[in-house]
Amino acid sequence: METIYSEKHKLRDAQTELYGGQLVYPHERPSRAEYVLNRVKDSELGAVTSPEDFGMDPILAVHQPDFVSFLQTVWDEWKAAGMKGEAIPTTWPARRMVQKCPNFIDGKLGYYSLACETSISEGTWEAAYASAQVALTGAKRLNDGAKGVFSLCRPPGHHATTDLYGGFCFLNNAGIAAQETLNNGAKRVAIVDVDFHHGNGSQDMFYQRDDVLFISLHGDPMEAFPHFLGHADEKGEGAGEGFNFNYPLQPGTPFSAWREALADALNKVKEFGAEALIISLGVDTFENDPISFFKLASDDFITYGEDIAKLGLPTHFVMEGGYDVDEIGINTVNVLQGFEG
Ligand code: SP5
Ligand code: ZN
Repeated sequence: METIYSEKHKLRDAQTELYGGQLVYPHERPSRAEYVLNRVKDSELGAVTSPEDFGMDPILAVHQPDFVSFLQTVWDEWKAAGMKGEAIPTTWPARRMVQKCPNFIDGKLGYYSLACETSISEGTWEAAYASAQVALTGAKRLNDGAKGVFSLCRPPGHHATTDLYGGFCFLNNAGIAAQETLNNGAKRVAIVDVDFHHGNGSQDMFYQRDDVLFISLHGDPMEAFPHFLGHADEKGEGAGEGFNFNYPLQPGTPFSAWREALADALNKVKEFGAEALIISLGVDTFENDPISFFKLASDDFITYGEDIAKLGLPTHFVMEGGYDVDEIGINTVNVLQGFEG
């Protein structure tokens, strides 16, 4: 399987994440992509290629233009306002307040964010843009007839909505790829999100549409980030009703239960008649992941890669989460090798 990878992910190297009341070095750090890339090379999975540049149009096809402009200028505005540290929001348009974008940068940060653990630093936009181009190149490979392709995206994307960043995500790479796949001629695309966290951004982006089926397996939002979306009763709205499914799972969930949920999800993909499948591939379901609570072992990743392959659909794996352990490379490549058989 071909891997699409851009060195530009290294430009995303924030030094702070608000975690447990302390500013720590972020869990979402450059070494993650290096672990995965090294494993791809060591296991001789296939060629590693650089992305093409598809420009801004496919990004603007799913994200609001004002949000994208904000991402492009936020760091400069923050510095120009004389701030000393990285850009962190501190106030939000909460219940009963006005949803109007303020002029001052503190207000803009709150207006365009859904969480404050994701500090913005120099180079964040450039890396997020490159990450989206990685996913777009993956979409092109699928359109050119690949059975499977791996977009080694970093930063990740599934928490980013049309107009909100957070959860370590800025642009929704899987969502951008899904829309591109439709534009390339597919009538129905499915996104199955296996990251530990609910893919709130992807759900929100396609919630009222019947051409993108979104299914997520994740830590119950009552217990886990992003906390405010991802319940089982969120089934889609309007034309999108019946095209969204969530499998919130409890702390300590073992692979056996997780795999049953995946089987159910893959059945739904089949019934839907998807022409292409996007897997939002987070490996933070791993038993030793530092911020998650599922119990998947490294070999389980091979097994579920095999399960996905049985659908027989052209499949685009888009990297999401999975945190600072050497095994994120092993676990990610295990899924891809399981898929290849
Ligand atoms: C892409 C992705 O995986 N994003 C995840 C963002 C999670 N950010 C907030 C995590 C808060 C974790 N609290 C964990 C407590 C562990 N004891
Ligand atoms: Zn995650």
